[in-house]
Amino acid sequence: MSKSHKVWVSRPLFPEVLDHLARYVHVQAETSERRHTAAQLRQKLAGVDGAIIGLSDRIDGEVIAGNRRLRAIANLAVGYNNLDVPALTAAGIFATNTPDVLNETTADYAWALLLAAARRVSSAERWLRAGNWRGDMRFDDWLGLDVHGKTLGILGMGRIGQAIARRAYGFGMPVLYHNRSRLSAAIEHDCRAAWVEKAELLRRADHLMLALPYSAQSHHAIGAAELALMKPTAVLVNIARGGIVDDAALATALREGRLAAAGLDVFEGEPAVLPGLRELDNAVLSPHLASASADTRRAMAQLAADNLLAALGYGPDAGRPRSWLNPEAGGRT
Ligand code: 8YV
Repeated sequence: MSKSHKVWVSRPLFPEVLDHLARYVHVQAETSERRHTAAQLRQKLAGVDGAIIGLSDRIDGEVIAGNRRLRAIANLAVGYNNLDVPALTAAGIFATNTPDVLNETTADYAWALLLAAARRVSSAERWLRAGNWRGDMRFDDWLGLDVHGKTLGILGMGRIGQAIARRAYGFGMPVLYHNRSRLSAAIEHDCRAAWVEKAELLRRADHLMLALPYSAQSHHAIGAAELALMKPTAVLVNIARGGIVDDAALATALREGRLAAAGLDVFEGEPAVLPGLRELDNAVLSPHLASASADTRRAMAQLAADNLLAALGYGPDAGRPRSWLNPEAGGRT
């Protein structure tokens, strides 16, 4: 097959996925992880038909202005707040994301953070590694919070929120959720979850997980006022997006004991993490890795590659990528 299309991959990707792409198109792949400025993105995208990009690559109207060649952008994430989809649609450029393949892995990790924060796993490990375990442990040392049997609150009940909810059954936890739109009775039944207003969710949840997408509407959905409604014995888990939580308000609540603990995988302004959060022992922090299992990151990369190829007219889904965010874009011919 003669290769007429050229694609850019903005970060190192699994070699087998690059090989798969290279069967159809010319691939120009970055070999090191780096943040690209708008000017670099403009320049990289100027000479290609499609690109696989990551969350730190912001593709907006300015980046694609005057680009007559680009036909498709495949995001390596389910969240796509780094894409200006209306601008891509107006330019007739396909936009795709990677839903579903990461639901279960991300839900697993949300539970890992809840358990680690409630049972003080990270601080106990830091203490042990520092050589502090010399004599007998006091019987009343390292007391944490129970998870089992408590009421779990979930804010944002999309596919990841539902996967989180289904796991609660094994912990004997009733589930309350809040979502802009209430789920069907069948899904509520499957997840054993009951819809409540947001304020009620904050008041009643013994532990709260955030699984909503980031948008102007969800910016600081959890700020000082919301934290004040939560139980002082609650653990807050954010595996969604930085910016959904007001990190400064959270750090204050954790420091002052108005919230027991937090498990955070995402931060406002990441990779920077507020020093006020970094210094707290009751915050378990990780570098945005909730979807990072070997199988799932491979599946996400493969889906992004398949989406891109389909958008460029290759494979069984030619012209109709599986996770197409803007079918109304129609695509450039
Ligand atoms: C990232 C995520 O894609 O899918 C999302 O929206 O936030 C993650 O799965 C991943 O961390 C790579 O940046």
